[in-house]
Amino acid sequence: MASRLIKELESEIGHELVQAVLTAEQSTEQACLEQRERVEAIREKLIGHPKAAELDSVIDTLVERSIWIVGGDGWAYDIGSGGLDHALGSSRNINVLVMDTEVYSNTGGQASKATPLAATAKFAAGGKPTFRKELGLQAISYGNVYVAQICLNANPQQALQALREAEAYDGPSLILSYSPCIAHGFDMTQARQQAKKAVYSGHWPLYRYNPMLKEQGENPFTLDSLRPTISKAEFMQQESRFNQLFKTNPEHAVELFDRAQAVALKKWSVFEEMAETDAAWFEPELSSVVPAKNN
Ligand SMILES: Cc1ncc(C[n+]2csc(CCOP(=O)(O)OP(=O)(O)O)c2C)c(N)n1
Repeated sequence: MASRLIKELESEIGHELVQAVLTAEQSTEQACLEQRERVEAIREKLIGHPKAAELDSVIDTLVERSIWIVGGDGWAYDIGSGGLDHALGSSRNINVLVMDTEVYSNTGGQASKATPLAATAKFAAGGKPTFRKELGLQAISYGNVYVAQICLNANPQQALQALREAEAYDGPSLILSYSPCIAHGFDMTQARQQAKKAVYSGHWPLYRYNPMLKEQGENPFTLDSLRPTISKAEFMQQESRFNQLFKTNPEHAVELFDRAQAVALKKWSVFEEMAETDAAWFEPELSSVVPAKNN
């Protein structure tokens, strides 16, 4: 609609500006800014024109829009899981930011599928006996979804880079952001230090999976945090969601803590392997996955 009107009004707007506004490539912030300026220039040229109001109501559709869907882990991992999966599988240019507190916070601390093994929460009073869902790996399995796990408190540069790459990627993006929360049961003035421990212990590895890199023959998966330098217990002991089990059932607490440690290391080695593997592993040649015909 906007394009048709602009072409009709070419003699008033000018050929060059019409061409520029209709063919603008808008993959960066700067390019979008320049497109907005073109739109404003057209508005000014048409002041007083009888078709100005009509064009005014639609011309903003020529500026690339940035769409961000923001939600919690309860929404992303559980109650909105089907819808989120549908959106990520759509190949549309949308961005999803999950503020992952690993628990339903708003409704009073119920366990979600993001709640980690051993954490206590409503519906998991005896310590969650199952692992948290790796939503990032699920999304990576689509191949064309930009995925990042970030922690603003532990590594703001990596977080910013991921947000920028997600915004620039012309397809679905999912960012999982570690979000310290009062439901974790520790003094919130320590949130920064505690979030760093989540990363340093391997509880929350930082990574980015950028499908664009595959086009350049590069491995799309980058691990941005270092191999765990502290134990999982060192992180978990500071938070009552984990340590209260020691009061009610110490033997079980020890058992769950040990498993949590083993799982963290196992997951780390999976991420490490993905980061070090050959780029072709993510984009295999068809001939290597289609079985040869029997002669
Ligand atoms: C389909 C549906 N089921 C249940 C609810 C009730 N509800 C409102 S907020 C909430 C918890 C959401 O948790 P999360 O997404 O982790 O956000 P947080 O509270 O941590 O910010 C629930 C279950 C709802 N709004 N919609």
